[in-house]
Amino acid sequence: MTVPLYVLIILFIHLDSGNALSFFVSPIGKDTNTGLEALHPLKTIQAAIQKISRIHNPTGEIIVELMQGYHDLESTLKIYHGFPLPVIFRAYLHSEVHVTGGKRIQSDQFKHVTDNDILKRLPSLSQSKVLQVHLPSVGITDFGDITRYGYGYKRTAPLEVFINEKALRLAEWPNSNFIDIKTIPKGRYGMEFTYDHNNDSLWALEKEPWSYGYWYASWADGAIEVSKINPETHTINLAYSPGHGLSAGPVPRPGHFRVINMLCELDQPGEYYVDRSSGILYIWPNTHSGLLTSDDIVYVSLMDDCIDLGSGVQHVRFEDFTLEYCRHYGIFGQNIHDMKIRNMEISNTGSFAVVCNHDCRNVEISRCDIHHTDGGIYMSGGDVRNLISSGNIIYDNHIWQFSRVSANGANAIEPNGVNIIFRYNHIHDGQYMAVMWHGNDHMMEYNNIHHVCMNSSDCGALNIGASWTYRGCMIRYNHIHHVLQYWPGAEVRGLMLDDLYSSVTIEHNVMYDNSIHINIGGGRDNIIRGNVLYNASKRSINLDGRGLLNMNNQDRLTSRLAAVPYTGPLWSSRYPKLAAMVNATNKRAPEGNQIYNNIIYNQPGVQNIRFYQKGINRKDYFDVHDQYESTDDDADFISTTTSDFRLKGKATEWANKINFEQPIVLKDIGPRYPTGPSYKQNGMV
Ligand SMILES: *[C@@H]1O[C@H](CO)[C@@H](O)[C@H](O)[C@H]1NC(C)=O
Ligand SMILES: *[C@@H]1O[C@H](CO)[C@@H](O)[C@H](O)[C@H]1NC(C)=O
Ligand SMILES: *[C@@H]1O[C@H](CO)[C@@H](O)[C@H](O)[C@H]1NC(C)=O
Ligand SMILES: *[C@@H]1O[C@H](CO)[C@@H](O)[C@H](O)[C@H]1NC(C)=O
Ligand SMILES: [Ca+2]
Repeated sequence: MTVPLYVLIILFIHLDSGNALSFFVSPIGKDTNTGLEALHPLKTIQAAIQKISRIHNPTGEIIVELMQGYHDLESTLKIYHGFPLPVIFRAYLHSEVHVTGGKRIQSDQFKHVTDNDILKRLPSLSQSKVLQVHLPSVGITDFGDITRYGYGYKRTAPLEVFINEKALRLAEWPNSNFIDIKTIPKGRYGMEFTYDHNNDSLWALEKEPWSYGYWYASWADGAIEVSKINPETHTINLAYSPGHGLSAGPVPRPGHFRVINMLCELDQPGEYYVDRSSGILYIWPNTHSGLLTSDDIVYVSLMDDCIDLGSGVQHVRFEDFTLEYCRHYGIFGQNIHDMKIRNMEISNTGSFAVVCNHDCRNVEISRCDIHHTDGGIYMSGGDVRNLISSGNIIYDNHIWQFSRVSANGANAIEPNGVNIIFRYNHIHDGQYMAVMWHGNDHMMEYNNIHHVCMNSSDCGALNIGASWTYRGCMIRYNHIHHVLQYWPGAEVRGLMLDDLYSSVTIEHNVMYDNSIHINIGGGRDNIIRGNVLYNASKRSINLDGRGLLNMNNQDRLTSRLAAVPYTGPLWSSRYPKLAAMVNATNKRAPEGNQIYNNIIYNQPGVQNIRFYQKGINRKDYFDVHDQYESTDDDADFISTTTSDFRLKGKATEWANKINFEQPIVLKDIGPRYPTGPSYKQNGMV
């Protein structure tokens, strides 16, 4: 006799849950139901939370079983109640569950444009393609606002449109590209510039034009409101100055920008525009046919944060469903304890997927799919002065396309505090950095990181700057590759220790096909050992002593130093070399770096190790010794084409002599388990 699978699943859940109490929530339920049985579910997650908050002495876990379908939040889901035992929000029986911060618009609500004034403003090829809907007529009145994003700003999106889970872009020109700034008549901070483009006569009619660009530096992008456009002189005035002002070039490239949020530039599938005064949304669908059928799922985002956890909340878990269409964060909390986020898909948020601020402890994020967000996970916690670990751990996640709109600041993982561990993650496809950290004793291992820094330069896949005190961090057993320079400007690196960053241990990594694998930017006490550094396109390791030449970031360095008790008993025993800096004759000298036992291969003409300025090739600055400089990659590595950099032949003899560990192979890095909700995994092999 065979027992049907669902009986086994139900039995298993009952056994597994002990004296758990379950509340059932279904998009077709009613909030007047008890919610205690699957047959009588509540309608809203809010109603379940209200019921839970009245339970004072739970005898077991509380489970909020989200039943199949789209749970569209009517307001931010606020969980402000601390629980003594776990409260689990999960997909009931692994069904397909979406919790959204948005609202669906049925396809048949969209009509062709007939208003002649609008047709005149649309490009001729768009006139028959663009569809429109009057948002208030479908119950949507909050259109949001376009706000600054990019360098220095975390984005809050205005109302965005998603068709079959793919985001549309604000109508823009040029499409997915930039045009250079030609002149800056009022100088760098004058907020006025000209451009070379004649087809701009309709720009002056735009109600709410914005612009997005790299205004001065190739690493500082920014969206800025336009205050005036003069098509006769091809001049734009910005409403405020970008952080670093404007550049008309030519070296390495002039500031470059695109105009966004312009109806007259809605000229290809996947663009949209909201006329805030009339409440009309215009789209050119990004579907295969360019049309909408009743099968197409059109959503617009409405909530800022989708889920908001009150300070001090504990024992909350989110498992096995999709969270999407939030204008700001997916999940936001501060001082959260013992939270688990597992097998979630978090996508299409306006900013980060998850932010855990201030002192979060024992937070685990694992086996999640995080993609098409504007930032991945910001995780802060632990006690820096007392070097107490946060216990926070981010593992086995797949994070990709994590900088959907902005570049600088939209990092995949951003640890802050003490001992945040991130391991076995797969991170790829980013406009700027993948990882940037603050604080101490972070452990970054077994990750596969590649194809980042794609739309900027002066970038590192892992990038950190300007601190002598962020000690105790380890970067080991990672593959970091295909971090190449596509844009003019300063260089692109796998690992960038910027502006005197000091004391990280980089060991047993496999780094290949990067522009520059590692850059020590003038800092102290960094260790680079036991790594494979294969096929850099510019050079393997770049060393500089910039602190001897300039005073960049001096304030930040000294204030960070003053902020910690580095000469006290705890810090000086943990980081003796930092404590010894009180006696350093010149703190800004790149002392105590060690580079040894790495195997390096490059094509002819590419330098292995470069001292980037005169007078720094000194043992007390950079102790460089015992590298194996391979000249024959086929003879020395098992199979570079399949990223198997284990050694063979003569290289093995060298490895044995110095106890070089065999380089880690692909199957031992990245997620060890299927990622994302079960309903998504079912289709997978
Ligand atoms: C002018 O711009 C519109 C919108 O981008 C485009 O559809 C049209 O082809 C352009 N015309 C010319 C002559 O380039
Ligand atoms: C780089 O920018 C282009 C144009 O905006 C975009 O299509 C692409 O997805 C970006 N790359 C990444 C890795 O985000
Ligand atoms: C080495 O890097 C160059 C330049 O990035 C690239 O074109 C080439 O394919 C790489 N070679 C191998 C064997 O990976
Ligand atoms: C700094 O130098 C003084 C005088 O030589 C010595 O007593 C002290 O231990 C040194 N401090 C550190 C942290 O090395
Ligand atoms: Ca366009």
